[in-house]
Amino acid sequence: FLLVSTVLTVIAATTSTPVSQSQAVSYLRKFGHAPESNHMSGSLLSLESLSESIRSFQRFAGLTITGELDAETLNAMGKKRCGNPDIAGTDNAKRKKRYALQGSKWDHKHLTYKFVSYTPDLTRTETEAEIRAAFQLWEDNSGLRFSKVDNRQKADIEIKFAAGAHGDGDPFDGKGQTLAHAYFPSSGGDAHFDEAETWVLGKVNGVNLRLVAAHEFGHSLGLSHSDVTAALMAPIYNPKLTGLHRDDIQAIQRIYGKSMVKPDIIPPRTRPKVTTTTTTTTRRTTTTKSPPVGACNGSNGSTYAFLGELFWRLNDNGADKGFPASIYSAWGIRGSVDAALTYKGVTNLFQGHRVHSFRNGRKQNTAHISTLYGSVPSFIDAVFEWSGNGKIYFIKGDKYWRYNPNIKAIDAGYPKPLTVWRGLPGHIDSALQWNGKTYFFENGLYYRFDDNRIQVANSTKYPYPRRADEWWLGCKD
Ligand SMILES: [Ca+2]
Ligand SMILES: [Ca+2]
Ligand SMILES: [Zn+2]
Ligand SMILES: [Zn+2]
Repeated sequence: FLLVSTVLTVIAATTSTPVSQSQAVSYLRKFGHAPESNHMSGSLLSLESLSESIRSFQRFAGLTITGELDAETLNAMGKKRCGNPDIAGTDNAKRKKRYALQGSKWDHKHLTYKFVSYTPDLTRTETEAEIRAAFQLWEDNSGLRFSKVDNRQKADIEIKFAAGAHGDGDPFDGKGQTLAHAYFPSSGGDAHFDEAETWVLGKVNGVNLRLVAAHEFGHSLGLSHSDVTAALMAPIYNPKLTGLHRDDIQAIQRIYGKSMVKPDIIPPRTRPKVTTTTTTTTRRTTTTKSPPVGACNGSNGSTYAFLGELFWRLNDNGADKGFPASIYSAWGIRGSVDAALTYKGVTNLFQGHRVHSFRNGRKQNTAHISTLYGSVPSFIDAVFEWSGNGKIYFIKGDKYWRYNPNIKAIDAGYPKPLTVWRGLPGHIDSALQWNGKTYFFENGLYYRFDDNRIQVANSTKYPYPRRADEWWLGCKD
């Protein structure tokens, strides 16, 4: 659970007391506008980057953009708001003014929720009705459905009211400022409400539970903060809002589509995705997710495995000491990764619509996937460089795209159906090139591909697919 930074100064704000200048820097860090000091960037804030950070916050808060900690800005930092950061990653300040998607999503559309605790501020019936109404806003505008389950059952989204520290390393701050926070789908989707606030129906003398809950559930579903200030997903509490803004609706429909066609009878699955990438000078490669963490790499490069918001650096015998580490602490990007590719010394981490690129562990760039790869869709399943022709293949669902690095374009005639790769299942979780061979992973199984015959390799003794855990995790023990 790395949503919010570990090092932060709690800002003692009552209703809307302006914060001090030094509190302002902590605020910018806590909410993702300024980089945290970490061992990758290592730096203190320069004046220039401070000004850039202030501008970023001013944009989200709908203020005059001055780049300075003026009275209006310090006042806005004292306002009630959501505890989630505004910026995921550090350098997407140039994106268009609109919603942002975090990058993870639920793989089923009928979600369940339950109450872990209730607030004494309202009756249980009132609380349940407000929460139901908050879910209804999203249900009315997407293909999603929500059902409450008994608190002894498992649920996708757990709702908790708590004050101060409440078991997730991200304590609430007393009355004022932070009202609630919620986890993205890749981190479980739970929503927590600060019990130090007074929760009310409507707007008077307290905080409107329905409004804050609707906002938090936006995060539970995969939405980040929007810099459209009239949007429900804007970070600062705005009691004047009544429902979803067009910006919120576009965001949710982008992930889950418009409306239910038929009831989703697929049972909830929460298998985490694992992605690995190999960096070596001799062999550029790679990706895999879905088998439990595991890629044995005999070469002298570094192989990374990504799982949720954590990653491991692997060696021939398992993971290096000091791992797992948070993806955020080392790579500076928040949330989980869809797929990864190291090509010509540049490691690219694919996350939703975005591609973050790194050289020697240093962030080079973040770009929209379509800017770099044209018609390749967001939220890909896998990417790899194929030894057969040096081209880069992207897989999503039952289709694949072939990218020609020489002309920097997708080849004509793509996407094509995955069935062209004979012997593979209809869907791929990840792909990996290792020791000159191409491997595909799906649902705990893997396939070695015969690049010459363009079909899954024949092996009479141990036919493919094989169990990924036995063959890939068996590197050592
Ligand atoms: Ca609070
Ligand atoms: Ca309370
Ligand atoms: Zn929020
Ligand atoms: Zn919490």
